[in-house]
Amino acid sequence: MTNPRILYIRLPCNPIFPIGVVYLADHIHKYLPTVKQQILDLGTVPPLDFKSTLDRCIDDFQPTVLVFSWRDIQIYAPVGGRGGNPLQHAFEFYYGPNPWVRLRGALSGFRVFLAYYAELWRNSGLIKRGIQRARRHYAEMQTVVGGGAVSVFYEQLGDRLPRGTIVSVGEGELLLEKLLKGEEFRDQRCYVVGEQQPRDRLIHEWPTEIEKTACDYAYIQKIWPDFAYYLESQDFYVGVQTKRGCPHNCCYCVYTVIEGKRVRVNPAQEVVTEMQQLYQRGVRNFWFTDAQFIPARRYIPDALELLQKIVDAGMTDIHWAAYIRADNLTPELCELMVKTGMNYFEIGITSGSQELVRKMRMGYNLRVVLENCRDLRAAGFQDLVSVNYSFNVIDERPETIRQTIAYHRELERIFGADKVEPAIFFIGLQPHTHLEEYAFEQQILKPGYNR
Ligand code: B12
Ligand code: SF4
Repeated sequence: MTNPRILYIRLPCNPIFPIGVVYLADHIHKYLPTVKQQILDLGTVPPLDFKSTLDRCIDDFQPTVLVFSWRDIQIYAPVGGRGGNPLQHAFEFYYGPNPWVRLRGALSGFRVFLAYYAELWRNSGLIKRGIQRARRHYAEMQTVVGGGAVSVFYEQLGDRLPRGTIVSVGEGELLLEKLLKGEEFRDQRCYVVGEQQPRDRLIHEWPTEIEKTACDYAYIQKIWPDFAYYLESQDFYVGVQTKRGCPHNCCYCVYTVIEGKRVRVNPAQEVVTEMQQLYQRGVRNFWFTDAQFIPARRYIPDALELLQKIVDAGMTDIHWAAYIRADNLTPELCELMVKTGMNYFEIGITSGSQELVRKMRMGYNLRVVLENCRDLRAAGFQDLVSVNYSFNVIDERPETIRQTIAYHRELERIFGADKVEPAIFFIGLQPHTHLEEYAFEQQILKPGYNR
């Protein structure tokens, strides 16, 4: 392809910093510096302007490659999800004290369902619209679709996308590099709609390792006119990835497959250099976007090194947040976490019943989690902890729910009742997980249920 021009379009979603497209653009710039690139984040655009903004951007930039990044599809948020409060509606529908409450639950649940489908149609519509528009300028243009949602639902999404669209699973750096160099790219974790069916077990193929260096934000700022959106308001947590991969086996999670079980730690100095660039631009809140910030005890030294380097770099007034497996903490690490400004973390213990935690293959020892939380409190942690629970786990029963409540009370005793937020999630069923297999074995679902 001569003079390629890539337009990255992050499809609409809540304004969460679009770190995925930022890293893709950074990688391409480092390896193919002559390629022209631009980022459009529809997460920062009001819904009524999606189409006109997309059209205008395509007409101005005239891309030869459209890269659509789709972040999330499956909203399993407990409350205040994009379509409302699904948990409350479900409880009203199933357990409402009278028919009126049950009817209200049913109607509100139906509205959530419609909102969910509307979002699917809207995003696939935007992809089609973008392709048609870009073809006016360059008939041979190519389209690639990827991102968290596509990685999870790559088989289902194929039917909604135009022929010729390249559907990518997992990290996209090498796929894009090969595509732009005009090399064969089908050996990467992807397939072309209409040309081939996704390979069997495509998702289980190992990601190709790349060496991660600090993102060049001076460049990103040039190709992303709305970057300032995330700098202006001080309450955004800007994403920084410190590692990829997770060695665990939680039965509902497919990310251990998508990112791979082998943990690849980014060099601490590169992470800090990246953070410093953001820091100089006024960013004080960071989200370490790893699947797990401390995936296992053997990564504690890496976490210590990174946090110590943050202190050494003089970034002493920052805050950070992450998903933390609280079974992998030591008193020394707790102290550094507090010292470096961790002011929020999420632990997904799912249940306070050790029996169910084992059944879900989560590999947690709940007692160790409590001990480590005590260490964190003793180290001076006084901020918010969000604890994710799900009450639709395998073999849940009143007794195990009571154990979960007792566990939560213990966490409240440690951190203070106003500091521990119970976040009740649905366990969302995802393809290619042990949970899906379990549902097949138990004949709760039949193959093809999600077509
Ligand atoms: C960190 C995280 C969060 C943080 C984000 C914090 C922040 N400020 O950034 C928080 C806690 C806020 C969050 C919330 C939610 N999240 Co979340 N989150 C993640 C997590 C762990 C990492 C995402 C990330 O930034 N990764 C790092 C970047 C660099 O990777 P990336 O964006 O995926 O991009 C790479 C590839 O995907 C690919 N790529 C991306 N785009 C494209 C495009 C093309 C064309 C190509 C080729 C490649 C490509 O290349 C990129 C670089 O390698 C992922 C799971 C995971 N391990 O990835 C879930 C994940 C993205 N979240 C998910 C969901 C559902 C949510 C929620 C909607 C959950 C809910 N509450 O209901 C909410 C949304 C909240 C909201 N307000 O709308 C799902 C989305 C898929 C789905 N099931 O629909 C994921 C995948 C988890 C899962 N296993 O299901 N999340
Ligand atoms: S620890 Fe988190 S990322 Fe790892 S397998 Fe379990 S749920 Fe998935």
